[in-house]
Amino acid sequence: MAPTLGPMKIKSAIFETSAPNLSGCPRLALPEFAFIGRSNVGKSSLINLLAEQRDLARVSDLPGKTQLINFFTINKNWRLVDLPGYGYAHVSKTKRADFNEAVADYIEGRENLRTVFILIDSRLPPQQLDVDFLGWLAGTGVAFVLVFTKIDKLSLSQAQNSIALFRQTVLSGINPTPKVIASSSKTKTGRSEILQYITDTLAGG
Ligand SMILES: Nc1nc2c(ncn2[C@@H]2O[C@H](COP(=O)(O)OP(=O)(O)OP(=O)(O)O)[C@@H](O)[C@H]2O)c(=O)[nH]1
Ligand SMILES: [Mg+2]
Repeated sequence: MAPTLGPMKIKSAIFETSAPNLSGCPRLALPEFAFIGRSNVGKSSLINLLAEQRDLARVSDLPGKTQLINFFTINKNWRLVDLPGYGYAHVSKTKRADFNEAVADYIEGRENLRTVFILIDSRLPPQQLDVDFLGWLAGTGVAFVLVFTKIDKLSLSQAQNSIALFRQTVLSGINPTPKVIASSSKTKTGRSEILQYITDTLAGG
């Protein structure tokens, strides 16, 4: 068995490209870790936290900011992928369908995709959009991890209750039960746990 390594150090984080669809994705097959969730849930902020760069991925108060698949190459040997958020009603219907299809194509068709991190807003009760997406993703067979974001906005007991409710109502129906991580891009909670997971996955764990 390989020795357990601590979470990796980030030596470089470089924006690679933006793609509107699967065929526009970069050819070079580095292992990829993708981030998805409802608009405004904190995907881009979490990517910046992981990469230790304030402005690597664009953060905005306006939901729907990230509308392309964005690739960031880390330490020249793996990638963080910022996926467009789902459920942003103010994007025109055609455009929204487009992006959902691009995301679905990417998740189902990207051979170097190792894990999808689904971000869930820890302040909200289970949302139908998240439940639907989770059900679809579980059916694809792609590995995924749940990340409960903005945990800094809750007390410890509120956060525990919120995650427990999600486990009982949503995750009870999903086998095997996915890994769950609480995060905050403000306090850096969850950063080392996510990087540890990525480190282990890259090492073949
Ligand atoms: N308090 C707090 N605010 C956060 C956290 N993460 C993100 N935010 C705020 O939430 C808003 C949305 O963050 P983004 O990272 O742009 O969210 P996104 O999921 O990438 O959004 P889209 O690209 O529009 O889908 C911004 O105002 C962030 O500053 C967090 O952990 N804690
Ligand atoms: Mg974004």
